[in-house]
Formats: sequence, structure tokens, C-alpha cells
Amino acid sequence: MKFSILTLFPEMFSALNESIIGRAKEKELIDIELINIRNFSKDKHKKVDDTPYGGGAGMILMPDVVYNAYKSINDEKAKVIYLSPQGKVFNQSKVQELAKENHLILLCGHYEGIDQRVIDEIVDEEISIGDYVLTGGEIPAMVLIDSISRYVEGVLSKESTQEESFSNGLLEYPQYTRPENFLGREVPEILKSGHHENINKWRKEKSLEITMVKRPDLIRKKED
Ligand code: 4FD
Repeated sequence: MKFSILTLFPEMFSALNESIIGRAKEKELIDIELINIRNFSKDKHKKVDDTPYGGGAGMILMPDVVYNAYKSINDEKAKVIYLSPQGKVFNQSKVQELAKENHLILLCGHYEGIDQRVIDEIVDEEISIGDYVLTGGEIPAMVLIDSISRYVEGVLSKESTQEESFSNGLLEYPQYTRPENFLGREVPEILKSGHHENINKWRKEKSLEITMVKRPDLIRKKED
């Protein structure tokens, strides 16, 4: 899986050099290409934004600069995603759908915004990671990369991908490790029984119970 990121702040993505995603990069299971939009400014002062037509506060990213940055990627088949609070809200089924793509281009905007014409020209899909506003699309882009990379063959063990929360539409059952007694709280007896059939049954019941208590909306929403 290849991710190309169009951003004014490529250094923010150093977070992806850690842990599981960092290892996936080292193993070349995923490729993360950072494209600094500022490098495509034709201006001697590297100017990338200008004041909005019609007036108002803030600055707008100029369409030609964003377009030239996009064109430098030179892959017609890549899907272009714009991270914005106006997008369709991201969920695990969208993660699984996007994990089937070969190449995703993630366009990171800022609060002021991007000239609408380049969005209309290049964007295939607008996605939001939730109903709140951030200063930029970089953290949402990292959320997509992290969640999608987990479905790339070899990044995680197969079991962990399929067993976990949301893949079956339910929340995870609780987990325990040593010690058996922690501040007077015991590990559930059944987990020490070695009876795997009963353990699986208990875990399924717990999953359903936890989902009903914490996220009853997920039970009705299972078709999504
Ligand atoms: N909820 C999200 C995405 C981006 C963002 C921005 C237009 C603001 C939240 C385009 C307005 C980008 C989200 C940057 N905030 N802020 O996914």
C-alpha cells in the first residue's frame, strides 16, 4: 500500500516512524511519500496562500500550487482523499474498503481552507474522522494511514485483525494477565480453566454485554 501525503507540515508525520507502523515502513509493507505543497510555489517567497475573494478572515491555499503538487505524484489511478470536517464520517467499514486500494493520496487542508476549484478538480472522496474541528488535516491523515495499514498483509497477525473490536461489529471482551489478584480483584475463574470452548463462549457473551451497555447504537447499526 502506498500513501502520498500533500501537506504544508510534512514533519508532523514523524509519528509514523514508531511502533507497528514504523516497522511496516521498515519492512516496506507500506510506503509513505511526503509531498510538501510549499515546494510547488512558483513565488520567490514560497507563498502558497492568498486572501479570500469576497473578503473575510484567514488565507486560502491557492489552487495552482496544490494542483502542481498533486500532478507531481503522476498516478491517475490513485484515489484522492480530502480530510475535512465536511466529509463523510470515517468508520471501520470504510477502513476495510480503502485497504483494498493500491495507492491513496491524502490532501491535508487547513482551517482557512483550499480554493474550491482544485478540490472539485482532483478529490475523489471527502472524509472526516469525527464531528470536531482541528487545525489541520494532518492528524486525520495519520488516523487513516494507521487504521488502513493494519489491514495490509504482514502488518499485524491475521488473528488480531479479525478478532478485534468492530470487525465483528462488537466491542472487545476484557483481557487479563498476571497477577491473579490485583488489589483484591480476581481474574475471572473461567479464563484459568483451560476450557477453550467455554472461554470463547464467555468472551462472546462479554462482547455483546459490553456493546449493549457502552455502545447500543452499534448493535442496531450492524448492517452498515
Ligand atoms: N474532523 C477534520 C479534518 C480537518 C480539520 C480543515 C477544511 C478545516 C477536522 C479542511 C476545514 C480542512 C476532521 C482542517 N478538522 N481541519 O476529520
